[in-house]
Amino acid sequence: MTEQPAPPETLTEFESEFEGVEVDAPRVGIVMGSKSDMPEMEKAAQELEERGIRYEVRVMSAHREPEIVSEYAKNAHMRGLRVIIAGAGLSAALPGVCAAHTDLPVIGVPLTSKNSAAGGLDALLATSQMPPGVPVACVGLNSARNAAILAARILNS
Ligand code: RP5
Repeated sequence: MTEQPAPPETLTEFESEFEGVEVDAPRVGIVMGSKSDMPEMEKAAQELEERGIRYEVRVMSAHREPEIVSEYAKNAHMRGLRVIIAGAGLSAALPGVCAAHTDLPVIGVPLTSKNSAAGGLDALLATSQMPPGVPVACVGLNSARNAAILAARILNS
């Protein structure tokens, strides 16, 4: 059987999905729970910069600003983002809350902070132990650069 061309409605769906997305829109959203996370998370930005991948950086806390986080995650795909990198410390809810509100791949970066329990084990478990159906790809503690490399691989796959 010869392969049929895609039906017109598929093309229309494709076009409508990308309608309104600016050609230079960021592809990766880097978010973090606090400004205090910036020294580690800017390593992800630097890696994407060196690879020529467009990104944006936002500070938003899943606990302190839950509405902002949910709106960001809900709109991310429509805005042209293709991967979210989310870093947080302590009871690190940000990656999971992002994953709960988007179908984009979310890469979580557990971070140490001054009040970490067991050197960051709190954030590592909070980021990695997601319930079935809501995945977060968890990189190692303070491994923002690895998150960026993984994001680049997802974009190239
Ligand atoms: C988390 O609490 C943040 O991601 C940060 O790692 C940690 C401490 O936040 P600050 O008290 O420095 O704002 O939500």
